[in-house]
Amino acid sequence: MKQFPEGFLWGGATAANQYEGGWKEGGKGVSCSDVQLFTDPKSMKDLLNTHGLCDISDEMIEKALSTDDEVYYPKRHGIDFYHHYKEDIALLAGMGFKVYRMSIAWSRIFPRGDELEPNEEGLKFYDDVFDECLKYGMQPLVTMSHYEPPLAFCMDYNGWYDRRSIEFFTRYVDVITKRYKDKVKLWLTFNEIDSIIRHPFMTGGLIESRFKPEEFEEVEYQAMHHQFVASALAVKMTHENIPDAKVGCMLTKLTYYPYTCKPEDLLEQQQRMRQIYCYSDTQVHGEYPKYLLQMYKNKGFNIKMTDEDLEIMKKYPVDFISFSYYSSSCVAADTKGLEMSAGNTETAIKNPYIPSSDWGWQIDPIGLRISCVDLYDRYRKPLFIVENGLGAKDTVEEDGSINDDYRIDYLREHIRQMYKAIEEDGVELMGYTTWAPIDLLSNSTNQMSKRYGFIYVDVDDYGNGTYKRSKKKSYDWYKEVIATNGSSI
Ligand code: BGP
Repeated sequence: MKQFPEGFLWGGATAANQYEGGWKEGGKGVSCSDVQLFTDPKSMKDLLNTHGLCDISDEMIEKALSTDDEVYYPKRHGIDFYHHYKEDIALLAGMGFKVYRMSIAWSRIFPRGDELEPNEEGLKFYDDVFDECLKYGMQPLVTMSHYEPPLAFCMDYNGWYDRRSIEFFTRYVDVITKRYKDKVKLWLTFNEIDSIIRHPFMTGGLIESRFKPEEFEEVEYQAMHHQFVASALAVKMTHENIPDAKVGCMLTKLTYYPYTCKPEDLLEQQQRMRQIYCYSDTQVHGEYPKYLLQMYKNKGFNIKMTDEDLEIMKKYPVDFISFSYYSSSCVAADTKGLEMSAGNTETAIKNPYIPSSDWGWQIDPIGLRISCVDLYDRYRKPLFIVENGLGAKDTVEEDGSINDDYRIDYLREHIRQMYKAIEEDGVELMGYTTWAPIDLLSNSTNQMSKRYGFIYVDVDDYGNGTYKRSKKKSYDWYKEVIATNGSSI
């Protein structure tokens, strides 16, 4: 393979809520991710049942917060990047990373979300982290919000449902973009902004039990509207505070295939793709697509939006489009009798032509090329793949080595397709950051055993272990990919 374009940004991606740890340190407030297990009735029902904690109530959250039963808070440990950041950044830089995607924990800067003054200790922590990255010539790419609204903001204001969320969030954005103006030039506003629908609590700070069940979907879209406005204002502020910065949106990109060539299946696929594109359409074109407004109308939603909101959204679209891509899925108008497979967003029909990961996510490198082409043709703006990787169980051999050839295979094939998207299809791609270069907690399972890294971290699903870091086989492989700007593949 020939080299990637000059200046292509190779690197890796992480998020504070899954790796930082230090949740009680440095003045940090508790975030929704810190208590996720006690407030997500769907995924944690079994666990809660075991402990007779089935009904999620405010008292329950308080109880969860006042106990020190750390077993149920694996996210709070992360991989303790908070205390290991120098070592971790040195390891990442050792692979020759050009860029390092990470997030700032909002609750480290504004512990409750609604304060007027930021927490200096939190700001200082990220100053140190960015300095460390820059020392190695590794440029930070920073997500402003990755699954962790402050818990108090959720409890006292109903999170993003409350319009004041826009004010609180933009205050935070103003503070961080002013503070880090010389250190961070690449920003993303909301990680997977679409995820508020899938994870209303973790992403939107919405507690389902506080709303009428029949109204909850409308509540989610109202909260999403506030995020869209806040995102547009974040673009505005970032440009004002850092004139040479670029700001992107971030969406969960799936490739959907119609299960058969029945027109009904193709129609289903088209509808499903619209559910993905409605978010990027809004953030890139700066206005709600007609089909989304039609959906609101058909469902009888009354999403409150002012003329000024719409003006702001129109005036401040994003500069580039970033996305995560892990797998593809099949869809059909009628799924009866079809074999289903787990996915990163939902259960979908199993595609007989492609393999699946240990967690049932279907592995489809060509789907990445298709995604790149679709997005580029639709928007004609630069793309950035900010998450792609294989969650797998790793085995540590007696001599300490970890031979993760499966991970190398996955990444190699995806990188090949990415190259074709650039070279053959003319897609403008700024860079590629794998999820995640160092093992961290899986978001969907809260387990450490679903590992993505080139660097192994000795921690189990309950936060026990030495937290020692060691290089896997894929470490040197990726290092070579970067050193040769992709031509080693
Ligand atoms: C994306 C999230 C990440 C990350 C990734 C892998 O949707 O942005 O935070 O977790 O998925 O998913 P998981 O951790 O569930 O394997």
